[in-house]
Amino acid sequence: MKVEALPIVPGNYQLPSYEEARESFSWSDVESVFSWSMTGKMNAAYEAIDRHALSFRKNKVALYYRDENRSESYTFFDMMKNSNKAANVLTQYGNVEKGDRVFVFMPRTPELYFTILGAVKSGAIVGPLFEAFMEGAVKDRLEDSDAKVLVTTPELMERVPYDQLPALEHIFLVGDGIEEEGKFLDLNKRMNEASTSFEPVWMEKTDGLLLHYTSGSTGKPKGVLHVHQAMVQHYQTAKWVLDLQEEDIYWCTADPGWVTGTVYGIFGPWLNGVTNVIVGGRFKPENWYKVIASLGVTVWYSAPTAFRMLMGAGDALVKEHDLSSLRHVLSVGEPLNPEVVRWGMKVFNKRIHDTWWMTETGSQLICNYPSMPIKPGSMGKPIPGVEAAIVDDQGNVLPPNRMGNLAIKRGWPSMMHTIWNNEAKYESYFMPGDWYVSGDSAYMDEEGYFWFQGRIDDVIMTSGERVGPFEVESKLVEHPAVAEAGVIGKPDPVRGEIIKAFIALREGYEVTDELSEEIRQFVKKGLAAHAAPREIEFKDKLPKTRSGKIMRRVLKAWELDLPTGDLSTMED
Ligand code: 6R9
Repeated sequence: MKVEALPIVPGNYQLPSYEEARESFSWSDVESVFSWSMTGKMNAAYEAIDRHALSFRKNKVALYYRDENRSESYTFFDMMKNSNKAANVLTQYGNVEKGDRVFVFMPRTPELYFTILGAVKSGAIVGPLFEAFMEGAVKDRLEDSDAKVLVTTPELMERVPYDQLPALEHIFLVGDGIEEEGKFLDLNKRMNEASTSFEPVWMEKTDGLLLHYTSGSTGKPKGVLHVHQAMVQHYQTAKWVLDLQEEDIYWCTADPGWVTGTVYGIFGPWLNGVTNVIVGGRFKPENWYKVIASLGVTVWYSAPTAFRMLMGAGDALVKEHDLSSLRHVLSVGEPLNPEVVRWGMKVFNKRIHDTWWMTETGSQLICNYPSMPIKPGSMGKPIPGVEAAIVDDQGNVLPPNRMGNLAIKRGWPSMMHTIWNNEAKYESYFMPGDWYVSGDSAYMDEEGYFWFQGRIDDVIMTSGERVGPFEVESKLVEHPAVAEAGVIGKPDPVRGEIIKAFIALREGYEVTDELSEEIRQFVKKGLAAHAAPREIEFKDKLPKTRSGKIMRRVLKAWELDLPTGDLSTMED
């Protein structure tokens, strides 16, 4: 499929020439920006906050926080003091020591960020949980990691089966009117009394920093362990890909329960000394535009699901707000449909830059930089310092335009260190030739752009043709009636599989046989006859993860009456 590339918009970018950087770059060059390269003392929270608090950025705003009730700002100096207080409380009353697992299970508030940074300063490995997790999901994660400390709210306590978690020694509660008793302590009260000074616990490059649980299609979620040296790539990708510059007001919409919310909601921006926006509460298109307009957000990192919802909320709403501060818009988490990119051009007059990476990879790996032409629908090219290829199941590199396993050559700094309690699982990610195999299916074109097709398990074989669900879904959402689409292969005695589409309609459209046929024809004419869904089923909404990924395996399980597997990350 030929697409029109969107040309580079001239500007002063942190990565002026992709080609040059690819030739000369080495990860060790980056280390000199960190104070540990001189002192030998390493802690990612110190580098993200204190290094700036003790510099000319002392009084620069590090955090703008907004929700329905709170509107606050904190300088780097404030962030240092507050995270020191949290570190003092965690070590004094929570007995936190180097390597202990500290979990956070609470809404996105400033206290959450103080706690995460304080826990990192105290040498703990931080396990962030989505606020919406139910009891089973909380238990699985705290149990597998032998968490010692939990920070949560009184409201969420009913989903914490602490009596079944023997390793859990202390629970800090954040809220009003908390009665301290036994293992339960009042975080805010203790923080108010705590000292604002704290000497960080100094770490080694491969000491634990974050433990992110991520679900596979079956079985229990796995704990992906990231280590302090990952900061090298958090910093460098935030600089090159997010293009963060001194004056930027940056907003990443992700929750820390998702890796995007820690790596690019905390470390990426703050390691670069940039002003970071955090918005609590529920998603509302109107509020989002207000945040951009009122704070003058310049760099905005979000996800296709959010862009599609904004698209669904209508262009008129965009026009009611002054979004002219935006200079760079990015997306992650799911394939970015070309239709969404075209919409971005129309309403923001901005190219939306897709970025590809995974919890396991710890940072962005394949991206669209400001300084390169964008091909809508493509994830872009591997960042300097990273080698990517499409390989077959034996690890042989395939030529351009062949669909296969998206693989990355081992050896980038933010790569996961292990899977918690499951070294065998960790080893299973690798193939001969030192390839890390992502589980995604993709191809590379002649110009080196990578094109996502689907998770390997989602690729459809119909009448001998391999069809990636993403291509079909992207065509479907081009149809004016379609808000979202999820496509699966359904076993068929004649064709092997047939394509079945699940569709959520935009407001104002009604389910009719005519509409169904019209949508089918739309794909047939716009894409290919064999790619048109033979079956279409309309749904009010599609099953999605909390990070906005359409759960095709759940659609498939529903369709085939199979067990749905782990659903802990599914949204309500
Ligand atoms: C950061 C994050 C990883 C999986 C990944 C892929 C999908 C992420 C994507 C994308 C197409 C992109 N994915 N970015 N697919 N285009 N730009 O999302 O981590 O939650 O672990 O998910 O998400 O399938 O393998 P994680």
